Amino acid sequence: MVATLLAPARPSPADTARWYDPEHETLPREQLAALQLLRLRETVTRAYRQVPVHRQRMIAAGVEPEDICRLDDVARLPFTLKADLRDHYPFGLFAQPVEQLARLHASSGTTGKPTVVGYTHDDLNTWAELMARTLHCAGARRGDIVHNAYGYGLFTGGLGMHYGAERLGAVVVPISGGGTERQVALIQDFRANVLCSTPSYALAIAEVAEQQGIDLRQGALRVGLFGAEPWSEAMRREIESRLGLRAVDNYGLSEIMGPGVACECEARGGLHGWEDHFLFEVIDPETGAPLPEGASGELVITTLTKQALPMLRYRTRDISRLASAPCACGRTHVRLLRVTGRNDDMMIVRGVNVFPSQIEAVLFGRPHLAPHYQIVLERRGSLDHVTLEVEAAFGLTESEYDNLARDVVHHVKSAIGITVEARVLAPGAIPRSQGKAVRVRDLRPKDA
Ligand code: DLL
Repeated sequence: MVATLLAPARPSPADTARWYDPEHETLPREQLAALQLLRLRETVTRAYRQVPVHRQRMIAAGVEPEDICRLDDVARLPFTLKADLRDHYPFGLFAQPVEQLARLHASSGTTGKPTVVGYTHDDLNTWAELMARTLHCAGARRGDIVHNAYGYGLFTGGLGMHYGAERLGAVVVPISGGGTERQVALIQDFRANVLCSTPSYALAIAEVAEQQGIDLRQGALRVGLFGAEPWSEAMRREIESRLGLRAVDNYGLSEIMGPGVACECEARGGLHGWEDHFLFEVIDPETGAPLPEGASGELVITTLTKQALPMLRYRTRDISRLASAPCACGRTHVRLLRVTGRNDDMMIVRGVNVFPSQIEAVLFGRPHLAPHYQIVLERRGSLDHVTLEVEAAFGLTESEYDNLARDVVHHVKSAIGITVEARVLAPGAIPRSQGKAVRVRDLRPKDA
């Protein structure tokens, strides 16, 4: 009884407003569409006048800015690919001279040049607003202590969250990634309410806390904003139960802005994509044809307000679905159903299409396994061979590993229909991420 009375109460949010920016977040859909059309026309005109690459492409496709009369006309515009940013490295797609910008970010690709993105002061202001909206949508409030473990630097995660949290009126702890023991100590000592990190790093934090005998569930954490990599519902349950917070999915990409493009609300029926600033489409990745609402395909995004780097029909390679039916939270913006993975990450195992997140969903929560895994792809003869490396939980003897591995093979086969090899490894054998986890080690020959 005494212990219950003395248990530290979770601080109730200082701010009980349902929305951060009600005027825009609850705009009726017809008005939202009218605003989008206005902004689309401005963006297309800006790109046409100020970015030679876009102008040449539009001329080649036989479309002029004046031809954009309805939102559907967006489908007449050519796509922009990640390769275009690389081919016009570093500033070739910018609509403003670089000396007029306020910031550059970049993401390192696995091969070749990084992709560089730029922001004017206005762009940074919009980004901070959208990030504040995103944090509020996830359940963060003014006065909260936000422990921001996204990497600071060229990656958009750290600074994107940082300025959004400040704009919201929260108190930011700009810890960045790494130094996990210190992260645990500061979360506890500062009584952080909100954790921002990749989902895989959140689990690494939980693990280190447990090893140190610290129960973060007894602390002040209330909400976690997790994104920047695909994660499953099983991983959400794992994080929530080990950190004692509500784990919220949020999506974004540097080519479009960074974090702050879409976020889950309390209804958890998908991630609201901020349609006053972005136009979302889903296309068939093979043919490029637009797909009807509700169909699963590649997400394509056009920016509606970006000044420095307007993006026309950017092919994200991410697989999602759109839903525009009313949401219980009152926000009118379209929902992106959880991004299950990237087109590039899809494996075809004997004709079956598989995403790493499907494998994760099978592994997580299984007894005696720890939630750390990697998928190794090899070429054996003419066939792809998949080995799952997954860690055993603490306290098992190695003689039990073989049985566990057989169990994994069986469950993957019955849930996904593919045959894999499984190797159960000792606790700690899989490298921990401080940012985006590496889930797939592709050892297949490069020309495959
Ligand atoms: O990851 C921006 C970000 C930072 C988003 C922090 C959310 C939180 P990039 O490094 O350019 O930007 O990587 C973008 O990461 O195309 C997706 O493939 C993946 N991704 C981002 N968020 C999610 C998510 C940042 N919630 C790429 N679920 C995107 C699944 C995600 N994949």
